[in-house]
Amino acid sequence: MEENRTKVVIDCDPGTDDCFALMLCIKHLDVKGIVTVGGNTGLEYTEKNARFMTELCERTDIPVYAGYDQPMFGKAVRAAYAHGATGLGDVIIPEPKKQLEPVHGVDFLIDFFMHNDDVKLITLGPLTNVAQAILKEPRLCKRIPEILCMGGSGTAGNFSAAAEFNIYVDPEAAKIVFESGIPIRMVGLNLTRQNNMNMKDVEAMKAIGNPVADFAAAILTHNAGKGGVCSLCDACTVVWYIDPQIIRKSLMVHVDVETKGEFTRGMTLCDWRDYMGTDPICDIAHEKKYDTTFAGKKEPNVEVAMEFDADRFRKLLMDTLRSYGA
Ligand SMILES: [Ca+2]
Repeated sequence: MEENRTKVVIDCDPGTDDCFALMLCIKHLDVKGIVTVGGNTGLEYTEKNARFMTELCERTDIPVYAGYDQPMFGKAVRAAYAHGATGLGDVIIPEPKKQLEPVHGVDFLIDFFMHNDDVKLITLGPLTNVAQAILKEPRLCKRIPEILCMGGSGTAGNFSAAAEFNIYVDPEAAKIVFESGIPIRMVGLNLTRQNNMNMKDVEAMKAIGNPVADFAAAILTHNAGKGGVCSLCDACTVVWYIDPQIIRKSLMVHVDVETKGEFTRGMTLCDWRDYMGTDPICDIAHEKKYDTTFAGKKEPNVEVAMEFDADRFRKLLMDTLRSYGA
């Protein structure tokens, strides 16, 4: 492992797009551990899928932990419509030989970040584990140097008009994390919608001819085969640590997580007031237009990803899949 690779712990709910993110992270980052959470599907599948990914990528040395299955309050919401009941579309995987670590994911997060200074946290699912860890060990707020979060949206949601799935599943957890004071980079749907993988990409993956690329093609078929939008949200997120030029523009703004709204529960309410454009075609200007420093305005707490280089992303992904056969 090259010494200069960014060190990360990944909290995820695989999930097809989580699998793509894991393929990228395992190849390009120094992954210290994978924690799983209930989200796209139940924990019994997300933890199994994560263990499978370490075997597929031949990195069974990376420890995998199971965290919480259920959100802090309310009933779990799943995304079988997008990821299938097992989280991997129609793809059946063998039972992995790789075992779970005998420690709860939340206890791992606490112990790990209390004893390591230079490791960042990537979250690709509901923020339940991270919030529970912060509640159990509040000193984590000063110990986690940064969270790179796939969640929320600077514009419209997906699970509801206002809310993106990861935040919608556990808004209280997201609120705790977003208000923790830990620096946050947020990759929301406003960014990931700039990526759209399709059946041409599936064919290109099939042509590579190694087990990781074959698996990538198989799980991408589930989404791309329906002819819908296939953004691979989690993969779009992790590239910020792998090839930062893919995220061409980001803005520091204040983000609040809505937990109570009649229609907006789970919304990441971004304060764009300083950026409102004068061109009605352009909903949010990408340069500051105004300074609305009036009463009630809060300090920016989140770096929100704005512009995505889809061509550069596609090249990185394909090169990475190819490299697994080398
Ligand atoms: Ca995910």
